[in-house]
Amino acid sequence: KWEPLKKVGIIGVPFEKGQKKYGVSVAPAALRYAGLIQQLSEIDGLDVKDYGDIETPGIEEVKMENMAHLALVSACNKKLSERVSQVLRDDRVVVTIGGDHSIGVGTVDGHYQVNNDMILIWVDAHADINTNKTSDSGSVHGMPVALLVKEFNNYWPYLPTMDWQEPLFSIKSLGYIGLRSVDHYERLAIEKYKVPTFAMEDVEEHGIKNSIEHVLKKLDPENKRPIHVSFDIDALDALEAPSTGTPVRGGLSLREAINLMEIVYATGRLRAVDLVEINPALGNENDRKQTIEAGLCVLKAALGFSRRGTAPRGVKDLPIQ
Ligand code: Z70
Ligand code: MN
Ligand code: MN
Repeated sequence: KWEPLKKVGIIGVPFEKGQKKYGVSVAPAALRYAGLIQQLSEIDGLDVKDYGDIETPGIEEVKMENMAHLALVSACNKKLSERVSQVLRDDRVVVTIGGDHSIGVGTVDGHYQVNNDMILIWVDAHADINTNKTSDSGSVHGMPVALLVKEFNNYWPYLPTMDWQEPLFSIKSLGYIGLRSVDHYERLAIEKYKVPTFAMEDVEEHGIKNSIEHVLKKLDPENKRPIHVSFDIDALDALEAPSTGTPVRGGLSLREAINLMEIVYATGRLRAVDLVEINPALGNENDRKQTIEAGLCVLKAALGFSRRGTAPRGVKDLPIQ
């Protein structure tokens, strides 16, 4: 009954204030320069529309305890949320290129506005479910999941500038894949709320195919809910994707990530993909190239690229001499 949507909309978010290093904001330009739009357009039958970048200059800062650049993060996500909703209402799968992972607030909020039955698969080395009380870094890219879920209301103080964002998404609709660097209170939250989680040791035990299938089945036993995948490039092994702010060894191989995305694509229910935390300013030329290529491979797999190849449409024979 579900068929993959053959139309996508691309949003770039050159935003990096959710973490401390320079360079993540260059990723949308770097991916476009590497041929993002063209490579996606070459996928069989895919219609690609570029919605441009979300820019948020000149926002005045507010002070919030152990939460850096809250006003900037909030302003960017507000605009992003509106753009994500617009792309979905245009009947396109929305592909958001970050930026750091704090932009997950805007992508998920914007998706939830249109599909309030959506499920969220967070593919990451980290759980990104800290509050400003539990975070060691004060960086919002470690907090987007905690900001989004309604069950966390009592764990947050009043957050100035965030009035536009009402957390309505339920933690019961969240699953994790690829975790291997989880803070103590993050682990407590995962256990308390029984979040379906295939951390790297579970992926090790079950394989990537069973891992994603288990999470999808758990969140949506009837196979009827729209899917949002928020993919942090650091989910990949540090050797596969070195140009990222906090690389962690022992992660997913690119093959596993491609396979995961192919499985999600095949459901026909993928409606939003985020690709975040690529930092082209880190590492050498080869690191940068590898990381960007890996990101492109992951996106292509999510949007129907077949590693088997595809025969030309409507053609039954090779050209005759
Ligand atoms: C840590 C924190 C994080 C990405 C680092 C790390 C979070 N749990 N996320 N890199 N992508 O600061 O909250
Ligand atoms: Mn992340
Ligand atoms: Mn991460």
